[in-house]
Amino acid sequence: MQRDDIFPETELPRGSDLLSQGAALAGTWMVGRCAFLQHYGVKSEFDYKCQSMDEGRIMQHAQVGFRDVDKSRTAYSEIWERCDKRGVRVDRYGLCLDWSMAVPRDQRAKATKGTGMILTDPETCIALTSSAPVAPHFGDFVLGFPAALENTQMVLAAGCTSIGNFGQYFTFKVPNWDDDVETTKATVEALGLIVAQPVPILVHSNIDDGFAAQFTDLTSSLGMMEIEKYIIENLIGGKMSHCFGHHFSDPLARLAFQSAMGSLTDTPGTMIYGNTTAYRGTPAENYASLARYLSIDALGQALKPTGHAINAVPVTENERIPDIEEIVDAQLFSGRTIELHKSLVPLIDLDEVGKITNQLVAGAKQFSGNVMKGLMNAGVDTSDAFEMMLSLRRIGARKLELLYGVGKEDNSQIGGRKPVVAGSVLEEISEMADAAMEGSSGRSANAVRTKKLKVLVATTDVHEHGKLLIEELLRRVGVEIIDGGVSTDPDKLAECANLERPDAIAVSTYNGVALSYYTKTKASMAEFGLDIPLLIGGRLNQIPEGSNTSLPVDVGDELAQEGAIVCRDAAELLSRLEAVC
Ligand code: B12
Repeated sequence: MQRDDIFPETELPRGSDLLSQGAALAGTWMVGRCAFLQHYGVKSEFDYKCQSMDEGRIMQHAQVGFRDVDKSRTAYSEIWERCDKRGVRVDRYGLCLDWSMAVPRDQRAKATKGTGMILTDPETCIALTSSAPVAPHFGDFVLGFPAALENTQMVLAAGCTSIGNFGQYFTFKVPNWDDDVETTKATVEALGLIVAQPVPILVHSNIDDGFAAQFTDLTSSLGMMEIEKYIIENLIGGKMSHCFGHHFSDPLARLAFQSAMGSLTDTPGTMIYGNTTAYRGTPAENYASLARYLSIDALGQALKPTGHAINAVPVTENERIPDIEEIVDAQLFSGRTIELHKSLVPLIDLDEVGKITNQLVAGAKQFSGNVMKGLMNAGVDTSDAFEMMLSLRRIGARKLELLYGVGKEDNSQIGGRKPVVAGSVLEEISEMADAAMEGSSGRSANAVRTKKLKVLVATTDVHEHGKLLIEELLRRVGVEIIDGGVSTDPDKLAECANLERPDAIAVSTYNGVALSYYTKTKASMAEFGLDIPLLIGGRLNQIPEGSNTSLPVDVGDELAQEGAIVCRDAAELLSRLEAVC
C-alpha cells in the first residue's frame, strides 16, 4: 500500500486542530443533568459502572428507539417502572436514533429515513432522559457521521455520558453522502468536545456494527478493538468502551472473547449485545437462543467482570421492532437469568475457555501490530487521529484482513485466509444456503444453470448477510455474479446495471426503505432505457410517509404492484429467476 492510494488529496486536516476546535466548544456544551445521574448521585456512567463492578452487580441494557418521540418517552419510564416493581433494575437504555439523524439538521428533511427516533432539539432530548433513572446511551448515528458534532452537543446536554458509535464510523454509509473527509472531521471534532468534558465520557463502539461483521477471524475483530483503543485512548485521551455480540453465536467463542477483551483494557465496556443473528424462528423458538447467550454473558461477568451490561433482545426482534411489553418481558427474563447463572459456573471448562482466550489475545496483538506497521510503511501518520481513522475506513475490513490477518493464506476461504478462531457468520450463511437449496426445486436449479445468467447483487444498507447468502446460492448454480456493493444508492445501482446489462438484479434490504428504494431504482433505470427484472428480499417494510405511527408496515403488496419480484425466502430465488429470465 502507498499513501497516494489511500489519500489522493494533497492536503488533509490535522487531527490535533480538529480536536482543539471541538474542545473549544466545551464551555458552551457540557454534560447536563438527567434522572440517572441525579438518582444515583454519580458524575457519569463510568463511575456507576465502576461501583457496580465493585459490588459484583451485573447490569442490564435495553434497546429503545421508536420513531415517535412521545412513545420513546413512555417506553423510557414504563419499562423502568414495570421492571422495578418486579425487583429488576434496568441500568441503561440504548437509544436508537434514525438514519436521517446522521446528516446535519438543515439537510435532514430530504434525507432517507429509516425506522428510528428523530430528535430535533436538546430540549426534547432532555425531556426523554428525565423520564426515568436509567443511563441514556446514544450509540447509533451520533459519532461517525456528518452530524456527529451537533448530535454530540445535544446528547451531552441531556446528561448522556456514553456516546457512540465509533464502530459505525468505519462501515456505515449515509445515502447520497460520499464526503468521507467531512464525516471524519465532524467525528474528530465531536471527540474533541467529549474528551474536554469535566467528567469521563465513555466513547462507545459496537464492533459488530463495524469491521467485526465483515472479518472472518475473531483475532482480527479483537485486534481492531486494540486499534480503536489506541486511537481513542492514546491519540485522543478518551475512554474506549467496547460492545460486541450480534454475530457471536458459538457459546465458547463468545465467552472467550469477553474474557480476552477484559484482559486488554481496564475501561468498563458498554454492553454485550444480544446474539441477534441467532433469532430466526418464532418467539418461542427464539427464547432458546436468548437463554443460551444471556446465560453465557452473565457467566462471563461472574467469571471476569468487565462492566458490560447484558442485553436481552426481545424475541420478536426478527419480525419487527419490539414493542414496550416485549422489552419488559426480555428484561424480566434477564433479571431471572442473573439470579440463576451462578449455579452454571461449575459446568464451564475454564481450561478450554482460557486456551481460546490466549489464542485470541496473541492473534489480536499480532493483527494490530501488523496493521500499524503496514500503515506506517505506507506513509500514514499513525500519530494523527484523523489520518488513522480515514485510512482504516478507506482500506476497509476485507483488505485489512487479507493484508494483515493472522491466519494462513488460503484462497479457498472467503476472506483469503484460514481463520485462527473462526467467527460464526460464514458458517450460518452456509447453513442457510443449504436450507434454501433444499427448499428450491431441482428443476429450477437446472434451468437457471443452463441459462448462463448474469445477476447484479446489492444491498440498500449495511446489512449484507442476505447478499452473501444470495451470492452463495447463485454461485452454486453457476450464475455470473456482478457485485453491486453494499449501501448502494439507487442511481449508482442503475448506473452499474447500465454498464453491466445483467439479466436480473437481486436486492437485499433491511432499513425500512424497501418501497422508496425500489421506485427510485426503477426511475433511474428508466432514464437509461432499462427495464431489468428486480428481485427484492429482506425486511420489506417502511414507516408510511407523514404517518405518526412508530412501527414500520409491510409493503410487499405495494412492491408487487409496482412490478418488483417480491421474495420472502431465499428458497424462492431460483424459481423466480427461472420465471423472469
Ligand atoms: C445482523 C443484523 C445487523 C448487523 C448487520 C451486519 C452485516 N454486515 O450484515 C448490524 C449489527 C451491523 C446491524 C445494523 C443495523 N440494524 Co440490523 N439486524 C440484523 C439482524 C440481526 C439480522 C439480519 C440478517 O442479516 N439476517 C440474515 C438473512 C440472510 O436472513 P433473513 O433476514 O431472515 O432473510 C431471509 C429472507 O428474507 C431472504 N433474503 C434476504 N435478502 C434477500 C434478497 C433476495 C433477492 C432474496 C431472493 C431473498 C432474500 O434470505 C433469508 C433466508 O430466507 C436483524 C434482526 C433479525 N434477527 O433478523 C436486524 C434488523 C434487520 N436490523 C435493524 C436495524 C434497525 C438496524 C440499524 C438501523 C440499527 C441501528 N440503529 O444502528 C442498523 C443499520 C444501519 C445502516 N446504516 O444501515 C432492524 C430493521 C427494522 C425494520 N426494517 O423493521 C432489524 C429487523 C432489527 C429490529 N427488529 O429492529 N444489523
